[in-house]
Amino acid sequence: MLTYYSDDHHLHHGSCELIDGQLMPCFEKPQRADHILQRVKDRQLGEVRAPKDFGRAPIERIHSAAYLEFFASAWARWQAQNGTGDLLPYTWPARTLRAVLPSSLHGQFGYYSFDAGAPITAGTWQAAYSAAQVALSAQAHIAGGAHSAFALCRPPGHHAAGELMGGYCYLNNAAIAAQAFLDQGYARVAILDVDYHHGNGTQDIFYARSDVLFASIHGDPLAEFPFFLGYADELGEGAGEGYNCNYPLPAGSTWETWSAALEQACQRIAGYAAEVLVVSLGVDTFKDDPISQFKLDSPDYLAMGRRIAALGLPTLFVMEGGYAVEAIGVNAVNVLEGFEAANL
Ligand code: Q9C
Ligand code: ZN
Repeated sequence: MLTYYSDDHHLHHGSCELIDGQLMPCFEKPQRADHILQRVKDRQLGEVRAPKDFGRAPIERIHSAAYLEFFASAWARWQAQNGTGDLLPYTWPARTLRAVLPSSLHGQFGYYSFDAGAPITAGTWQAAYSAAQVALSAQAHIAGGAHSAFALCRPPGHHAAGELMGGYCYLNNAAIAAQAFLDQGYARVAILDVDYHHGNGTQDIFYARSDVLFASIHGDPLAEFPFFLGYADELGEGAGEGYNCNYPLPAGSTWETWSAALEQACQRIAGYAAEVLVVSLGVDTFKDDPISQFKLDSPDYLAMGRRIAALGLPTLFVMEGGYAVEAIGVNAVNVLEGFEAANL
């Protein structure tokens, strides 16, 4: 399997995030992608290619031009007002407030975000832009006839909606790739989100549409980030009704519980007659993940890849979360190796 990867992810390195009332070093850090790349090489998964540049147009199919302009120019504006440190939002248009777009930089950041988990640093735009190009390059490889590809994206994307960043995510790489398939003539795309956290951004983007089926297995949002989306009764709306399925699971879930949800999600995808599958590949379901509560073990990721392969679909793997950095390479590449072994 080919891997697409850009060194530009190193340009994004936030300094801290708020965890349990304490400022901690960011869990979403460059070493994550470095470990995965090293494992791809160690296991000789296949060639590693740099992305092509498809420009802003395919990103604008998912994110508004105004949102992208804010994101691309925020750091320069912050520097122009002598800002020091990462740019972080601190006020949001929550219930009873009004969703106006202020002129102030911090006001606009509140408008375009849903939490303080997505800091903007000097290189964040370039890193996120390149991650989207990594996803688009892997998408093009599959549209060109390949059965699979791995987009080693960082920063991740599945929490980002059309005009919202948050949860370490800025541009929704999986959604951008899914839309590219549709724009190139595919009629039905399935997105399977196996990250520990609900893919609220991806769900929101496709919620009223039937051309993308979104299925997500994740920590029950009653107890887990992102809290305000990801419940089992969210089935889609309008033309999208019936094309959204959430499988929230309790803390402590092991492979036995998790794989039963995977089975249901896969049967749903098979029934949809998808032409291509995009997997939002988070491995923060691992037992030693520092911010998550599931109990999957490294060999379970091989079985995950095998079950996904049994769908028999061209499959684009897009990297999302996973914060146990020592194990993240083994676990992510295990999914890809399990997928490939099943296809031999
Ligand atoms: N800053 C992904 O796995 N945790 N995002 C909130 C307070 C946010 C995870 C802690 C977790 C986001 C892509
Ligand atoms: Zn996650």
